[in-house]
Amino acid sequence: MAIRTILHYPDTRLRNKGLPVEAVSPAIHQLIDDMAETMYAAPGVGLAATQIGEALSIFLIDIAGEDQPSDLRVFINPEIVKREGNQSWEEGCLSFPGVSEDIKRAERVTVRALDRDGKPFELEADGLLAVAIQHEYDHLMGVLMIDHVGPLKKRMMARTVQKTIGSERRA
Ligand code: GNR
Ligand code: NI
Repeated sequence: MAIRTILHYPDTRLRNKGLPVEAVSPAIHQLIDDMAETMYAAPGVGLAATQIGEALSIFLIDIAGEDQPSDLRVFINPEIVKREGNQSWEEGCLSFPGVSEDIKRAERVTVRALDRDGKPFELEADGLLAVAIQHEYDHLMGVLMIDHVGPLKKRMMARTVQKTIGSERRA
């Protein structure tokens, strides 16, 4: 396993789409293990393959709290097949260090995907899990948090990332 480098906005590779996984091979399992290690080290509640420069349709989510056992969910070739209602959630993104912003999403989603064993499943989610699924699904479409806000907040977010990365480098 290895911790991989998480790409930061405005890296153009974040705009690549995740291409369908043809077979859940040992190489895919290796990638999933690297993604999990990278996500937990960050730490983050989710990670999409495109965030580490792998243009494949895979994301992981673990919304378990610090005092709860880990609950890793693997989504391969996900499709959001139903969206209902509206909610706003203060989101962060590992590709936008230092940024948190209210983003409007559907309140409830139904997602179909393959699990780590390549087995199809369907999941209905609300709350943070629904938000995270929509956030990660966006990544696989090359869509980022910044695309959901107006021009003023766009500039603020871009500047916050630059400043945060800059101060991390100096530290
Ligand atoms: O760690 C993360 N936290 C988070 C909080 C609210 C809504 C979405 C997220 S996802 C983010 C990790 C990330 O960037 N995934 O792509
Ligand atoms: Ni993100």
